[in-house]
Amino acid sequence: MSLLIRGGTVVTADQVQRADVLCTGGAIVAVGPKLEAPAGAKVVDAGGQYVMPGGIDPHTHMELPFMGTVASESFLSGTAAALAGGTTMIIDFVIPAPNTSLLSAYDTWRGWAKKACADYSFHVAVTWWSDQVREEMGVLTREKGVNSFKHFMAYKNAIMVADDQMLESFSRCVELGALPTVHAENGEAVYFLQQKYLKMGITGPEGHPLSRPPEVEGEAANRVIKIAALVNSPVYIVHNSCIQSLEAVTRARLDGQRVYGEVLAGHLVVDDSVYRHQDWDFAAAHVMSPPFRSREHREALWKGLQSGNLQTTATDHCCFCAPQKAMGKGDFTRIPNGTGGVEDRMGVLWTTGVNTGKLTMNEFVKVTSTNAAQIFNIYPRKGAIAVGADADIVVWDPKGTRTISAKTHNQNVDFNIFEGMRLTGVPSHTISQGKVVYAGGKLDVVEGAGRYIDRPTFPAVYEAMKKLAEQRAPKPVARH
Ligand code: URQ
Ligand code: ZN
Ligand code: ZN
Repeated sequence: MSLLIRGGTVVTADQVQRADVLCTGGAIVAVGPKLEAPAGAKVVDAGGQYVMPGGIDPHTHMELPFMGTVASESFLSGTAAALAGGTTMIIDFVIPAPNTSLLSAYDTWRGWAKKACADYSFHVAVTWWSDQVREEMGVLTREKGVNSFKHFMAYKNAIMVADDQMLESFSRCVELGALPTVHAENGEAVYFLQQKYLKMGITGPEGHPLSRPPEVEGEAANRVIKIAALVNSPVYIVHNSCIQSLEAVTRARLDGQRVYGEVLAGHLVVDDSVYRHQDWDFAAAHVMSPPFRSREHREALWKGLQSGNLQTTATDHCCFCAPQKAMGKGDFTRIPNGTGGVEDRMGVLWTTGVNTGKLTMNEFVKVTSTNAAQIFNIYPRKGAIAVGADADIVVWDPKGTRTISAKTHNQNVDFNIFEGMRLTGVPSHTISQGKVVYAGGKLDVVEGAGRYIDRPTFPAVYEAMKKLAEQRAPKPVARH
């Protein structure tokens, strides 16, 4: 079955061209003006619209067991919601409990993700260290298509790892040609501040941002960047939320260090005043880490995207409904951390980024799709409109509008951090594996149609870093 997307303007990371796109067998087979529709082909009229690579969200947590509950979004509902918003692939997280097997956790998550209706892949978290972890990281890269390992510097007494464990794990990543990624908040400082504010009688959601000021994020970002430099490893910092972490990333990049930075759509637009809202449920619904910040941080993050010091946008889609958030009534440290957005990221970025002139359309494609594909080594299979690429495509109507609301979104959560936001620029069609899965505001997905996407390690990056390390390696003094 062929699909011809006709009459649109193809926008990629580096091009804007009037072209048709022909897809057959789940792949793009031709891109060019005035393509013929093969007999029996389905035709999508993309006149006046943009034809772009489907979005890649490199940071989601579907069905995550966390803080005594399980995230409300499943791999099926979450990937369906992603498709409705123009995102055609997610990279989720396998998060083993400390002292448990990474491989068996990987198998568990693979089982949960079988129901996905769009393509997906997994980062695997290193939540403890031992020879077993070292060995299993090797199996995961050699046999399971994993090329990135996550490290949480926050969440003390849960999944937090210490500096020595990151030094070991990052060194192992370099041996394997895998990329360490990091949640950078100083977990000891957060824990200390949490106890301090609880003792002061601050038990509501307003305590959350107080216990996670930008300084504890900036310190951790800087520390982990230095750790990576010590072992000649690249590093990817997830959800940079503040000036302090952005400055750490920028400083390192200016110093020629291979550091990548991600920013969440939420951190670009949501203000920290939400935590001081009169309504407990409203404030608690915004509890996620790092917390939403004040205006100056948001403005800096936009500059981080514009300057290229931040390369990817994500959502950290990790949903908890009001009854789950209420587990933290009387103690904000027990409010399950996480908010949604997988359906809204592309529309929010277009409306607040492209329509305001902050981002060109090409930069929009870079930060919503292509950069993530390249950093996580699945380009040009993903993140491209090119012959041979997967036919994961979004037909974007720049004049289309939508008002975001939990009442109408496809996400399985009773709250939306972008509630009421008026989008201009929305998908008219989403194509996954060459099939129209979203059109006319309606989803047409198949449970289990999503595929697990292997991500090979990237020798080129590590060859370069090994050469650099050899150049810089000190030599023993020859004493006669
Ligand atoms: O920290 C994360 O990325 C996970 C546990 C989702 N929750 C959050 O608050 N960001
Ligand atoms: Zn995180
Ligand atoms: Zn996360």
